[in-house]
Order: sequence, then structure tokens, then C-alpha cells
Amino acid sequence: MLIIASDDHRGHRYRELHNGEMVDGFERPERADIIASALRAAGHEFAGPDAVDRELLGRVHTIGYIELLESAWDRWVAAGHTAPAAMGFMWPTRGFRDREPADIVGLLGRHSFSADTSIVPGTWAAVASSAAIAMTAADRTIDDGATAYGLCRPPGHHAGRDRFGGYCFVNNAAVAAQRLRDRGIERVGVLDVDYHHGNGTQEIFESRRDVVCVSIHADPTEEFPWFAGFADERGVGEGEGANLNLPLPRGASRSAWFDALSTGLERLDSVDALVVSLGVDTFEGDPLGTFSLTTDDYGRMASEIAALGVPTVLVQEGGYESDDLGRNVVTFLGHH
Ligand code: SP5
Ligand code: ZN
Repeated sequence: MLIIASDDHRGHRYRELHNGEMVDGFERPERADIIASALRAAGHEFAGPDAVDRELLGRVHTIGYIELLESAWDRWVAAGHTAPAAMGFMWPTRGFRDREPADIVGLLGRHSFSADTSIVPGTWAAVASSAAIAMTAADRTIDDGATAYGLCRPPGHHAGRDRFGGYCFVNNAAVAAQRLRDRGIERVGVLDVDYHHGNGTQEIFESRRDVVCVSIHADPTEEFPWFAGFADERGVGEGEGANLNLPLPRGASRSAWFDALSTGLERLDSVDALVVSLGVDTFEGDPLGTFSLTTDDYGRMASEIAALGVPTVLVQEGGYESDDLGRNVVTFLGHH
């Protein structure tokens, strides 16, 4: 399979505020390096991304948000901050005014939603490259008529139209889906198999009927992102019925997971092309997950998804450092 990848992610490394203390970020450069070397060892072909199309980013996010991400580090330094990472410290929760602050700290608060995600000097280069990888994987899938895999880092599925969080800045899966639409695919499906709900992807497409979103994830009653991902979120207005959430309890069994996959694939049986938000934090050994999928299960997952028989773009989402991270991705790609 064709792998689209880049080393531009390496400068994006930060300490993460996790359960009230600073720890080395779970979403770290080693993740992508582990996956890349496992894919190379398995004999996959690699290519770099094309330059990202900013108009495409502007169809998924607001242009103001993209410009904020691009300039945030310089504005942080210009404002006199000497801390090694920029982040919001206050969020406009219920009852506050919905207004755009002038200062970078206020802007980062308004345009983010969780304290697990920071901006460092290398963040924009990594984010732009990650989005370019998703765009290019969509292009190659159409050009070659064969599945392409985007080794995106940072991940994207938590990023909403104008806010970052959950380690995500630009929504790579949404970029790939929009690219498929722009290249003439009528009805695009997004299947999100990451352990966490793809709240950003849902937000970006919930009012549209041309992109059908399905997400299988830990129940937000008891798991991040807490405030989205419930089964009654079925789409808004024109998009009513084009969003399907399949939440599972923490610790859900493998058979419950595959039952949800069957339900999700049924909903996607009329799409013309598919984007898979391929998080492997559903693995039994994952430090952030509570599901118990095995390495072989990623092969089964890939075969069941491939049986849809439509052009498919694979986009890497979560899956945290473990001895099996590379093997799990290699196994999925080997069965698609
Ligand atoms: C892309 C992706 O997978 N993002 C996930 C972001 C989750 N960040 C908050 C993690 C808090 C989880 N606390 C679980 C403690 C396990 N020891
Ligand atoms: Zn995740």
C-alpha cells in the first residue's frame, strides 16, 4: 500500500497536563516513527505529501482559525511569554460572552477546549504537514483507485471548525473527506474507529448530508471528550440522520466492538468513498484506552471495512506508545 508520510512532525513535542500533573505528552514523535519503521519493514512504499491547499483547509475550518494556528507561537513570544509551550488558560464555558479576544492567551482559550494540547515552535509545521498528508492520501486514492494511508501526526478528529484539543489542531479526516467531495465523489463516508469520539469531525459535518459520519467509541458519559459523542446526536437540519454515534461502555468486549462495527458499516453501505479515522487506541495495551482489541482484530477490522468495496483513505488518529503500535497498524494495512 502507498504510505504518505513526512518527518515534519518531529518538532511537535510538548509536556501534557494530564489528570492535574505535567507528564511527557502521550501524543509524541516516537509514535509516528514507530509506525513508519514498522511499515517500512513490512515493505510498504512511501511518498511525501504535496503542498497543502489552503482553500481546502478553509472549507473545513475558518480561515481565522488557520491563521491563528500558524501565528500562535510567534504571537505568544511577542507577548512576552517565556514558557516552552503556548496554551489557553480559560475557556468561554456556559454564560460567558461569545467574543474574540485581542490577546493571544484569550484567543487560545476561545479556540481550544482541553488542557491536554499545547503549541510549541514546531507545531504549525507538523500540523500543516499532517493535513497535507491527509489531502495527498485522498488524491492518491482517487488517482490510483487503491487505498492510500496517511501517517498523520498530530492526529485530527477532535479538532472542530475553529478549536483545537485532544491532541488535534486541523481535522485531517475532514480534510481528506472534503478533498474527495471536491474531486467529484458524491457521497463520502467517515468511519471513526479511534477509542475516543470524533467530536471535531462530527461538528464539521453535522449540518451536511453529503458526508455521513459514523463513530465507534467509549461512552462520553465516562470518557473524554465528555461533552459529545452520545447516541442521540444524529445530525442537524439538512444533516439529520447523517451522523451515527455508537458509544460503548468503558471496558467493552471485543465482540461488542465488532457488533458496533457491523451496525456502522450498514449505515455506510451507500457511500461512494470512505475515510477511516484509524485510531488504534482500542488496543488491549493502550495507556489511554480501556477496550481490549488484539493485534489480529485489526486484521479483521480491515477486512470487514474493505468489504464495503469503495475507494478508501486511511488517516492515522490515536494509538499510544506501546510495543504493539507498529504491529497493529501493519496488520490493519495488510488486510485492507
Ligand atoms: C486523538 C486522541 O486519541 N486524543 C485523545 C486525547 C485524550 N486526552 C485526554 C486523556 C485523559 C485520559 N485519562 C485516562 C487516564 C488513563 N490512565
Ligand atoms: Zn483516541
